[in-house]
Amino acid sequence: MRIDIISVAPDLLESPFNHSIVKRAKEKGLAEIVIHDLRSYGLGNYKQIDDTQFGGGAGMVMMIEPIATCIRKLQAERNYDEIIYMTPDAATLNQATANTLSLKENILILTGHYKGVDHRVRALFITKEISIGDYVLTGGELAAAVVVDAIVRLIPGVIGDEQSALTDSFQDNLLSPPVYTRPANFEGNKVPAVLLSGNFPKIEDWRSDKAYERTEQIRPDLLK
Ligand code: 6GU
Repeated sequence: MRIDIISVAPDLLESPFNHSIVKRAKEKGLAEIVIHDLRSYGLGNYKQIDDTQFGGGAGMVMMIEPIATCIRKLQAERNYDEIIYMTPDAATLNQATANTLSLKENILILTGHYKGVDHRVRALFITKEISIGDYVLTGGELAAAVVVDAIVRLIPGVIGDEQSALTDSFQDNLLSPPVYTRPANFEGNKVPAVLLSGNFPKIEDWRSDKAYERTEQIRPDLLK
């Protein structure tokens, strides 16, 4: 999979993609992530990328020309399955969206700043808009890093233990059951006996009961 990201703060994206699973995916050649600095497509000597909004009001709006130039240049090199705009005024990311995106070949992500982008960018170029939750971040970069991490770990071969990604919380719309490792007894706090029983059908039953219980307590909305 190839992921291109257009950003006005490319530095923010360096670190998240050079660690752990995303780094391993890049090293294995399963994911290629390329970051493009929108500023270099800016207008004039000052490389302008934003301007005040028509109709008045506080806050700068990202202009369409630098974004259009950048997107068109990238589109000349490959076809994108999705052109995603990261913005808080969109449907929130969930596991189903991450699963679907992990099957794509080429994804382009535009990260917003300031008051957002000129709405014509959304109308002309964007095929999907994603928020990561009901709160506002300074820019879309951290949100894009979240989306990329959620997608990349699902690409077959990225996670060694094939089972692992599929048994994550949310893959069945339930939270994960509790997990334990050695010691079996920490200062009198014992691991549930069933997990030490070796009775695997019983362990599976216990795990699904606990997953359901925790979901009911913490995220009842997931059960609806
Ligand atoms: Cl995608 N962008 C920004 N700026 N804030 C957010 C967000 C995105 N998702 C949640 N908050």
